[in-house]
Amino acid sequence: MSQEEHKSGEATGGLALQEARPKVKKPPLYNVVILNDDYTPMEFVVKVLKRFFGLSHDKATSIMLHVHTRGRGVAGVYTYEIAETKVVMVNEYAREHEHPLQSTLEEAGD
Ligand code: TYC
Repeated sequence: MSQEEHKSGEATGGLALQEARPKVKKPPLYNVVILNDDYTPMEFVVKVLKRFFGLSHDKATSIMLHVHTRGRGVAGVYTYEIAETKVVMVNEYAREHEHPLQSTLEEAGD
C-alpha cells in the first residue's frame, strides 16, 4: 500500500495512523565558565579566550576584565562534549604554562 493510503487509513480498514512529528529537540547547552585567580597574567587570559573560544581581541579583553572584577564569566556556550573539551584544553594549557587559571562547566539557562 502507498504511504498516503496507509496514513489516511484508506487501505487499512479505516485504521488511520498518527503522522509522526519530526524530532527536532534542541540539545542541552553548557556555559564554559572562566574563573578569576590572583596570579594568572591578564594577557594570558586574553590569549586563552582568543585561542580556544575564537573571540576578538576586544571581546576577549572585555570578558577577561569582567572575570577579574566579578570573579567568573562565560567564555562560550556549547553542547556537552564540546564544552567539556574546551574545559580540558583550557585547564591543560594553563597548567602547561604554570598558571592557576581554571575553567568549568555549568548548565546554560534557557
Ligand atoms: N586577577 C588576575 C590578575 O590580577 C587576572 C585574571 C583575570 C586572572 C581573569 C584569571 O580568569 C582570570 N592578574
